[in-house]
Amino acid sequence: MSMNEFYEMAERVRNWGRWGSDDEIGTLNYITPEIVRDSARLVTKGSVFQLGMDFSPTGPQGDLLFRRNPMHVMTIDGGDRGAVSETFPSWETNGLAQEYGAFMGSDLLRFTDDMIIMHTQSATQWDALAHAYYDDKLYNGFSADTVTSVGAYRCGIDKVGVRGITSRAVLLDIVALRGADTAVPHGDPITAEELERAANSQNVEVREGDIVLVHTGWVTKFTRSGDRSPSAGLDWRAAEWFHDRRVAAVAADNSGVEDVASGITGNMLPMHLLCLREMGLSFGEFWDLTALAADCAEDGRYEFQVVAPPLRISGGVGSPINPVALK
Ligand code: UVW
Repeated sequence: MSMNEFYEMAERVRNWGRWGSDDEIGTLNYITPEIVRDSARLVTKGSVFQLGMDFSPTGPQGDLLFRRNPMHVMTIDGGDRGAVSETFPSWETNGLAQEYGAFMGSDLLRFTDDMIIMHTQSATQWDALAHAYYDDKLYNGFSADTVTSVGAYRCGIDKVGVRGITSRAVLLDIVALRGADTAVPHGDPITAEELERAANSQNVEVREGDIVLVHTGWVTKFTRSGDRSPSAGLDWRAAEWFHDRRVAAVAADNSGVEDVASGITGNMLPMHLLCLREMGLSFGEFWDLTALAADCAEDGRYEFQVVAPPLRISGGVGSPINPVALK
């Protein structure tokens, strides 16, 4: 597999300038008010599917040094009353825990508070367009220097926020297509031809402005057994299939949408580069599609509305989310 094939596709799918030289949201521009309105009309049963995983210390992250599972810390809890006033009463008066003492004194109010220390991409997430780049250029030709230690000045997740994100969505069930048990085994990347076959066999059309959800079964496997080994992801060349259909965003139930083995030496995640940098198409990762896929198989309807707003993290290059699908 040569790098030339990658560069040739990069030329074909590049959307730079398509929505103006200042554009920072890329293919989300395909989502028009009409598409949002029509997607709401797909909600007929009143069924709601939560597509977010738990944000937990036992989440999907493995050994990566730059990305860990979240740490959850209580800053005031039910035990503090006892600790401050009974176990260590001097703290209340010597100043060490005066604030806690004031809160936990004779007032009727008791309360709890907490914080999380987490990577924005530790579990269910959106990648911002500023998340992946090469040759010092982001989507739309913005300099990679615009992403600094204080955040992404260009193409950050805060820019994505203006679109909702909500649209019509379709689920392409590769687990069902391949007849896999829980997850599609690793070693055989999911091709554009299979996406097409899944859509045809499910009798659903992928349209302009869609959010495409690809069911590989990874999250189901992980949730059931704790197994973090990869399942099959998308073949990087499927980027052009999304480009040709003018898809707004792609999300999958695995760590990176595309397969962890790209087959191109020296180009680890080519689909990230083609989609985020060339097309301006965001990836959703670690979406839990278990219950939604089961429901689609049951009622035979693979189109629905998805509502998946990112947090407004100024300059963030990703955002944790808890998307919902509505049928
Ligand atoms: C990288 O790990 C670079 O990207 P992602 O988490 O989007 O797969």
